[in-house]
Amino acid sequence: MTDSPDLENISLQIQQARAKFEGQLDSVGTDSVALESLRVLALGKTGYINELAKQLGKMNAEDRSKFGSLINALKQDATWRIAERKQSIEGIRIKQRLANERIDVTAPVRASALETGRIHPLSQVWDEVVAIFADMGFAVEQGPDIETDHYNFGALNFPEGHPAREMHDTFYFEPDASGARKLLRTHTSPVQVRTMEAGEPPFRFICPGRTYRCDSDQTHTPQFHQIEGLVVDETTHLGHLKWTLEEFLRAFFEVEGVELRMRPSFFPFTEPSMEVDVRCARLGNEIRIGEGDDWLEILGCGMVHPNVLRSSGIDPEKYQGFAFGMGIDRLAMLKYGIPDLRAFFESDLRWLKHYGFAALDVPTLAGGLSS
Ligand code: 2NL
Repeated sequence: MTDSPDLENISLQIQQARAKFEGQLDSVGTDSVALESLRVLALGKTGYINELAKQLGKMNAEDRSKFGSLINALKQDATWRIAERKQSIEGIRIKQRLANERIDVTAPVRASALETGRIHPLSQVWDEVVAIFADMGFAVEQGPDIETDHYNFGALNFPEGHPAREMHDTFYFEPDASGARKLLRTHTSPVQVRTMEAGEPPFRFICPGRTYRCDSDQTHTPQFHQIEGLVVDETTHLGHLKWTLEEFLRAFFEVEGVELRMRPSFFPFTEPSMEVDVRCARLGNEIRIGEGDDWLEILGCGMVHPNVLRSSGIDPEKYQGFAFGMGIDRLAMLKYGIPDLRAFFESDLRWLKHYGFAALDVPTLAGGLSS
């Protein structure tokens, strides 16, 4: 039998294939991709174990049966070894996942931003003042921070070249081609003029907003906040003004017995003009509103000057009204005992944690303004 295969050699090839497979399986380790490559390399259709089986065709029945079962044993062993390794790789993977994804269900819950975040005292006071006046039927109006000389001064009865203009320490922009200089509004009054121009009386609204003056010391910052209010109708008078301010101050300071004192003053845009003080007690650094023998200046007000009504397109023969203005920064310092104004603008988180308000406690008259 010249073309019968060399049986000795086949036997050796089977042994070598087994040894080769074991060596390759060793180097696969726990790499599942390498394991699949080995499966294809050894047991695939053209894999080296199947290649061995091709020689069986040339053998007689007896040899075929003998070597066939040897090759089959190798095939089965290799298949089983691969399955076994696959399972152990999967087991390791699951163990790792369990270790990595372990959570401590007894650990305390981390607070959300909504709970740890704080509302700045200025925003809080702004919202409180808006809530109080909204309850009295005042609308809220806003306008631009960059204004013209007309809306900031002219329409408000500041005469040309009058020292009151210098008093405001205005921030001016560079003049434009026509020589006109825009400015950062020094008060929120321009919003009132714009709102009156755009509408028809009666009016009842407040204007909260940012204001700017070139002034900086312990009690002044170049940018600050104001709320002004305006009521215009045919019979609006000083009594309405006094009642409105009393109602506001009682609600704002959350004390029943707020007592007001009105002193004559001067503003170009009101006639008569008054400054309003509230009764207070000073105990060292503390100020208590509504008790004691001292007075604290809190806001300015008056009856709207006929010239201001006229330049806003309102007939002063038919309509009259009152206006008032106050600093939000000062109100916040007084109500919440904040000693230094400059801290408002320093973005110090420790300060904000101390003086700030919880984000979910929105001021409402029913729920308590500052609870
Ligand atoms: C203060 C005083 C005040 C006004 C503002 C006003 C506005 C118009 C017409 C008339 Cl359009 N008046 N506003 C009136 C009186 C006082 O502010 O001490 N602010 C911090």
